[in-house]
Amino acid sequence: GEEPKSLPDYAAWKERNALIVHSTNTMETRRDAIGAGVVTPSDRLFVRNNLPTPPVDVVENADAWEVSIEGVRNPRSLTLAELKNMNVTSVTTVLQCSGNGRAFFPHGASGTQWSVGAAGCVVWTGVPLKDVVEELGGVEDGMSFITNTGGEELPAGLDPKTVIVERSVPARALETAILAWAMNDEPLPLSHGGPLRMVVPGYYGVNNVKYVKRVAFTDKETDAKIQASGYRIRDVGKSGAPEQPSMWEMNVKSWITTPLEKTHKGRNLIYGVAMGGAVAVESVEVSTDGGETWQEARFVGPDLGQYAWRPFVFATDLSPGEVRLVSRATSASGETQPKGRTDNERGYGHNGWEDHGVTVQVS
Ligand code: MSS
Repeated sequence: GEEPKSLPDYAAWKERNALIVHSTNTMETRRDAIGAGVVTPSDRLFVRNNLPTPPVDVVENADAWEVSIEGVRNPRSLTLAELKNMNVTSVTTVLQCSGNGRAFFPHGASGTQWSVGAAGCVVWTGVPLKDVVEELGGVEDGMSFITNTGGEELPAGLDPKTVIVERSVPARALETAILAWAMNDEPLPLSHGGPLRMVVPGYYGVNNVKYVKRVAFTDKETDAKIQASGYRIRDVGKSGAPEQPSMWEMNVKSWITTPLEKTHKGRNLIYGVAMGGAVAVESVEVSTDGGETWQEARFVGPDLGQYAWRPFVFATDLSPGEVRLVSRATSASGETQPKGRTDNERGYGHNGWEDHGVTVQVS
């Protein structure tokens, strides 16, 4: 067997038993550790880094962190202390990696082999980006994107464009984006982007740039590799290119979290989580026969808004033998999870219900 990997120093505070450690830069929440609460406890939340994190003193001196706001009428740098005096709001969002579910692609998509746990539901607190922009005179004319740059130190000897974490999202995201300094009611930890993170509700993880040091309204998307060819949906065997769809708005999705592998015969509560993506989730159905017949499940716990997920439960009687449990969510805009997957080179955006099911032994 393989040696269990230990947590890297910057994430040593995390709950080791709740996580599958793929590498120093990638850890996912175990399917049985997601829990039935709405909010994912911070110490169980997945981590995905493209580069080593900035040094820990940036969160020790959090209020001194500076972010440069560009592409507005009065561009300038603001400290976190200044941002904290502008306004404050909270938003709960699903934070999900574009590659969550990659492990289910049969072509062996390269990248971290995430199952379902490169996702969590997080309460963010910060200032609406809109308020910051208004303070600085509004967005300059003709800017179609918000381009956010991560504050990591770049490895020497490489072309910065090939490694920098810099992502552009459509300017419409200005309506909901926040610059967040707290997560689940605590100062934003370094591992999740402290001191300051761009949160773009309803968008895949990669667009939520950590330790954000520059927020620029731009007329074009950045030509950084992570934007131009990375995180693009294309056929298996094809290279990434700017004309392909970018991993922006998330899709409707759900998965079962309990039971897994084994359970007792008779009455069972089947648990899971369901999300709408960029819109609210409307309903979720469960099947105990691999998708032949479906029944509606019930949401559990408070509705924390359209960008949050909803834990669900379905009570049923199970007879001894093997059962295939699957779930299928429908969003407020009427999208239902498809049965199959859309094969694509890097294994992005998988929301097919069939692959996300679980086979359970009932005895
Ligand atoms: N940011 C930065 N700065 N860096 C990096 O690396 N990553 C991404 C985001 N942001 C990064 C950033 C990704 S990619 C993801 S998912 C996310 O983040 C995660 O988060 P956390 O907190 O969990 O770690 Mo895929 O789509």
